[in-house]
Amino acid sequence: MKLHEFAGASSPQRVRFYLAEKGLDIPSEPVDLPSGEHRGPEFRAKNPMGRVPVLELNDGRCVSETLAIMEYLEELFPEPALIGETPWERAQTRSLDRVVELEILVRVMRVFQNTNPAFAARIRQSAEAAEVARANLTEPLTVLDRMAQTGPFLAGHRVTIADCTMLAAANLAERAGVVLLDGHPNLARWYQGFSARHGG
Ligand SMILES: N[C@@H](CCC(=O)N[C@@H](CS)C(=O)NCC(=O)O)C(=O)O
Repeated sequence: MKLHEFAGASSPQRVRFYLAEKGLDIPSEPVDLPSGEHRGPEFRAKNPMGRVPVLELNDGRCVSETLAIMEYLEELFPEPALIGETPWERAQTRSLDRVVELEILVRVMRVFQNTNPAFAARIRQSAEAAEVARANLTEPLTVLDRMAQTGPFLAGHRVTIADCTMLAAANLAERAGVVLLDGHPNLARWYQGFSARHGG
């Protein structure tokens, strides 16, 4: 297997944090996003949406979408369980991960893409879209901070894919100038612990 990715991009980072937690070593196949390699026919044959990450299996079949990649690997390598040991734990993890991805990460991405000069030639940037996304982060962050009070992980005593998603969001937030942790003491404490686990 190999992972098509671009160093520093947040979605591949989610998978990298996941792989590190699992102790899995999957080689990297760099995709040059700035040059548009991911929009060419060769890469689109692997993922028609032209996005990274893509997990390519040894027989050439490809899995796209970060969550699908993690779920696929979780089925192949169940230990340690990063989604959960029981149906209840798995439901709780999936719920939490969806919140982190859709309420936090996607909004941070929106701010980044609408403000970073590197995207000026790739999308129609909108300062207003960035501002709306930034404003809409306040409520979910407040709720998530409350949910993170037990710790040390977002789901309490279990490390899960939600931690991987949130760390990718927190790293991108820093680059996007989005304040994610200030005023959210439980998330700040979580970040200290989990980023240190991943060499941050
Ligand atoms: N829903 C996809 C999103 C993947 C995604 O947005 N990847 C970004 C890098 S973080 C990408 O490939 N961007 C290239 C582009 O939009 O041109 C997933 O979760 O895998």
